[in-house]
Amino acid sequence: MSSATEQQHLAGPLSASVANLCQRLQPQVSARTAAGFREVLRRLSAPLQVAVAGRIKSGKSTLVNALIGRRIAPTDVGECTRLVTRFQYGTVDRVELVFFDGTKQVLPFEVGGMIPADLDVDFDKVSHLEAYLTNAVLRDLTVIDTPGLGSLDLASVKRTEQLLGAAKHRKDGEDGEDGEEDGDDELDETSRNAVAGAEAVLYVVTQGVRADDQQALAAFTAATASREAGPVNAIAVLNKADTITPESVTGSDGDVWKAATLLAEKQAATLKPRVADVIPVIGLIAESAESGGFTSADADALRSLSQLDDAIWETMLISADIFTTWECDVPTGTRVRLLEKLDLFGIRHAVDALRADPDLTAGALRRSLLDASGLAGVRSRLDAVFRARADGIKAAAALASVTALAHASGDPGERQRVHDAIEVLLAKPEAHQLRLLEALTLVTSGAVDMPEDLAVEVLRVGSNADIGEQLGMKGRPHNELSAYALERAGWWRSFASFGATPAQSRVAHVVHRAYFLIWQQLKAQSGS
Ligand SMILES: Nc1nc2c(ncn2[C@@H]2O[C@H](COP(=O)(O)OP(=O)(O)OP(=O)(O)O)[C@@H](O)[C@H]2O)c(=O)[nH]1
Ligand SMILES: [Mg+2]
Repeated sequence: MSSATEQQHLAGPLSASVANLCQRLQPQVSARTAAGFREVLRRLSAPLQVAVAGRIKSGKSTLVNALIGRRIAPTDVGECTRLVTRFQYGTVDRVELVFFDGTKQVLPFEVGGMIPADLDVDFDKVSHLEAYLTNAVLRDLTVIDTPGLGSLDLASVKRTEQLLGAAKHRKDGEDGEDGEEDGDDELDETSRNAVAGAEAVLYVVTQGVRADDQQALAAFTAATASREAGPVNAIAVLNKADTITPESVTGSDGDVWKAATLLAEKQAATLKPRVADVIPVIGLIAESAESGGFTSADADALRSLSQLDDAIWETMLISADIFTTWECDVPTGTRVRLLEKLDLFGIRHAVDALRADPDLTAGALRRSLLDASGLAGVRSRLDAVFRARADGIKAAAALASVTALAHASGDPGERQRVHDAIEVLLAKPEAHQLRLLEALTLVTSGAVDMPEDLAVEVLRVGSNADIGEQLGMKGRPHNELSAYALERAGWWRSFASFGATPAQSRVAHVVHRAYFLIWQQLKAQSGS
């Protein structure tokens, strides 16, 4: 029922062309491959699947709540934090527990609308949770909350891998009403792995990105099945920015947010080219401000605190312990609650705001906290990287699945037919973006070795939607853009012919064509 509205919804022309390819090929391939193609088609018409991944307790669920604008995912402790939860759009709010054998059980929400933290069932039999919510954000993004990577809890890591590497149970969860889904199209393991996996990744890191976080990201990539994560479909956030000690970051001038920004830049260099960006955020404050967690009672308590003597106030802010135990008019319980919702940094921010303007309403205070959380920055990157590119990301993921399915079939004739059809598709100018995404992934994953400056150029051309940004010349006059595009087209063509390895040459041809198409587009614009 829940998926009726999104059933035939494709993200754009690229997805449509891949869907078309699947449909046309279906009668020409084995029943098994055809079943895989049906699954690819089904995924193509569903919203972009974004997995939120990262180390244990990095604040993934808190951030998911902030993004959805509702405190629904259990945070901190409890069994359910060890489960994958898929948040998707539905017409009625509903949470289902999905077992490994495919059976499901509807879970009641807790008072306050959360998913219960603990379950009254045999945990070992549980595959994952499906949450259907009438939430606008989920109309074009399905958000997958995952248990922490790098945790010692091997069972949850295995669960995550199984789920993201296998679509079996999810399929039931999404369109159980689809009658033709039964029997012969039950996918075997190989096909399932070829199709499954999240299409995009939001990677949550905290201050201490360790050297092996690169590795954690790579491990996650492996779990997203046949797909490589790269700057096209992966972004990172530096969460818990409020807990950074600015003194530990040179150049921060004692400012937490400045320190966070500097650290995020440093981490971007470490995680490059796996992710597009590292954006600092304070998930906890974002969650409280965005999900109704921050109440007018909290605002009143903060107002009382803002009237405390300056010296006392500074002393209280030294640590959470002192803050809660210091003798003052605001009850201890209230202070504990404030800490849980805002932590010391948020509390200080709110009190500063109230001191600057004692007439600040609870609503205005909430907005000020939201601003301080940096959530808007994450939202706009999500829009720019995921939402705007959903068509390309989904189409590229689908093509990778189609290729993997053909490979898994073991029939050379079938493999050739699929291969030929893909080549025909990619040769069309309107599908060139897919070829470019593929080339970009080859370069950023290191599969094709490129000199640093050329790799940067491929990244720029391949991962931007705007022509000015693609050329690295945003805001420049039209004729300059046009001349530059033509010059680079020529350069990449000669690089393709001379002075390149065969693998580099293939990439160079694609980049040449990209510049040429940009030039054509610019010419058409100036002509009209
Ligand atoms: N100070 C601070 N605490 C945060 C922030 N984000 C999350 N937390 C706290 O960190 C703890 C863990 O948060 P979760 O959202 O459960 O983290 P998680 O990554 O989902 O944890 P697992 O699913 O168990 O791996 C909770 O106590 C949160 O309140 C933040 O931005 N600042
Ligand atoms: Mg969690």
